Formats: sequence, structure tokens, C-alpha cells
Amino acid sequence: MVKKLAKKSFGGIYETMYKMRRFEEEVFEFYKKGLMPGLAHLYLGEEAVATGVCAALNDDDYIGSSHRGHGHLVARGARTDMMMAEILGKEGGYSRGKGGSMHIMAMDRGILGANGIVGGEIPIATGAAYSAVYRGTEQVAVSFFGDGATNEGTFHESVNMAAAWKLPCIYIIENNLYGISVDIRDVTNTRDLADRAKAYGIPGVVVDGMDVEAVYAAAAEAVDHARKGKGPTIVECKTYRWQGHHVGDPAVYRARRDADEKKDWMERCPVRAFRAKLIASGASEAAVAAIEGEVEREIQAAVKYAVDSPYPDASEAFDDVLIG
Ligand SMILES: Cc1ncc(C[n+]2csc(CCOP(=O)(O)OP(=O)(O)O)c2C)c(N)n1
Ligand SMILES: [Mg+2]
Repeated sequence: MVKKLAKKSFGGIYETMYKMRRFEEEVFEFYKKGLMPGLAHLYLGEEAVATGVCAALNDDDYIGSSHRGHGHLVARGARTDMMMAEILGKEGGYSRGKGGSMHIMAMDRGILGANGIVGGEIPIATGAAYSAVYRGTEQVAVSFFGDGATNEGTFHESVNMAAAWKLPCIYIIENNLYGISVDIRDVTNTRDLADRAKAYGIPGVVVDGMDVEAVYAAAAEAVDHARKGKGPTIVECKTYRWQGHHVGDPAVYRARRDADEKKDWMERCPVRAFRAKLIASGASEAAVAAIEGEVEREIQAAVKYAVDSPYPDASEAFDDVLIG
């Protein structure tokens, strides 16, 4: 039976998507002002994916996240003030500023960390799924990664093992068409990356990653399958990143195939589309504006918390760091 997002959850779903959007717009501002060390790989445009998937999870489930991880954390209900402080390298951050954007984590929300190594989160989530079986819990693990990561050995090795051992892992491919400037269609001979599931004898589904309800339905089915001990599923979400690979990338390569590609995808903005759905479901403009106002207050407080938070003392540089 197809699980549908309950109408009563629509307000919360919109709040999450809108929060992701506003959070990243502020990250973008920090980056442009030179206040953020490292690079910002923004999730703008991909909000429906993490929101739909995480709506299908329980509080004690696990996720493994990629270098494009801010949205995954927001979807899991991580604290936006601690996230923002982490991104600025401040002491008030989740890892006291030592992880930054690309290694941001929130263990209290089951987030095993974002990853600077493409495909690194796939075996980590697979290991978490194995640990759930070993400990006899009903937890599942989700791994979020990009189209580019599906050409890494870690993807194939992990999916093969999870399929053979029927591990409760859900592999979410965020297919935004590009790995940096490389068009996935130039380097992979399957149009649907979920087709690779056939090689491992597991279900593989393709879903419109701009439609949060469609993502939820596919994820809920995969989660159900995993919790029943039937093993992993690959869910490919067709989506698009609005910015370049990171905010310093003008992404000129995107017009190579189709001059209107970016414009066409932006017209399908998942946040705006779901706002319209929320209104059509009976919510008033005032009720939606109240959600947006509440999010705005939270984001402004997060910005202030991050700015006010001190940098860690230089004497702590090697504390909590594993040196091999
Ligand atoms: C193992 C490894 N190879 C290469 C890189 C450099 N790199 C960083 S992000 C990226 C592209 C990843 O593309 P994709 O998996 O589609 O994720 P997206 O950025 O589109 O979300 C590459 C090649 C890396 N960080 N790690
Ligand atoms: Mg990609």
C-alpha cells in the first residue's frame, strides 16, 4: 500500500523545507562576506529530497550525509544555531567548530556526519544498518549521496553487502545531474541510476525529487521494507542544485546541453510548489505566513548565536582530534 503524507503534517513539512531554504540563504551571505571558512555546497533546490525522506524516519534512525549536508541536518531537526556556529568554525558549533560545513554532524539526531570524501557516507550508513541488526533493534539507516558517488567503489561494495545480508539501509541518490562540472549523462550509460539495483537483486525506484510527497511515499515504502528485514532499496531522486557545485562555481557548463536547463528546473521550485499545496489543502495565507515568521525568527537567532559565539582557543587545536 502506498503511504501518503498526512494532510495534518503538511504545515510541519513546509516549515522544514522553508527552514532549509532560509538557512542556506544565510550561509550564502556568510560565504560572500568571507566569514565562512572553506566552501559552501548549497542544497538550494533539493529541499524536497531530505524533507520527504526524513519524514519517513523514526527519531532513533541513522543518516549518513554528504558534502551537501546542511539540508539533511535541518530535515532531522538538528539545531540551526549550533549548525550555523559550526559552519563559521565557532566554539558553539556541533563539533566546537572543528568539523565545519563538510563534516557537520549531530549525533543526538542520529546524524553520523557529513563527508568530504565522495561516497564516504555510504559504507558508514551501511555499517550503522549492520549494527542495528547486530543489536537487534528496529532502526534503519539512510545514506544520502549524489549521482557522482554512484560511480565510486564504496557505493557498489556497500550495496552488494547490504543486499546479501539484507541490511536495513536505504540508499538515496540525489541525482542533480552533475558531479562538479561532470554531466552524469556523459559518464554513465544508464539514464536511471536506480536501475543498478537490479544487479544486486534489490528494489530500485525513481522518483521526482522536486515533489516532497512523491519522495515521502518512496522513502516510506523503502523504510517499511527495511524494517521488516527485507533488506535495502535504492531510491533515485531526480533533482537539481540551483547554485554551482559550491558557491564559487559559476556553473557555465550547465547550458551546454540546454540553454534553459537551470530556468526550467527553478520554475519547479519544491518549496514554492509545496507552499501552493499547503494553501490548496486549506491552510490560510495568514497561517502559512505565521510558519514563515517563526522560521525567520529561528534563523535570525541562529545567525546571532553563530556571530556571537567565540572562536575556539588556538591551544585547543589538537584536542579531540585523532592523529594516526
Ligand atoms: C573520493 C573523492 N573523489 C573526488 C572528490 C572531489 N569531489 C568533491 S564533490 C565531487 C562531486 C560529487 O558529485 P555528486 O556525488 O553528484 O554530489 P553533488 O555535489 O552533485 O551533490 C567531487 C568529484 C572527493 N571529495 N572525494
Ligand atoms: Mg551530483
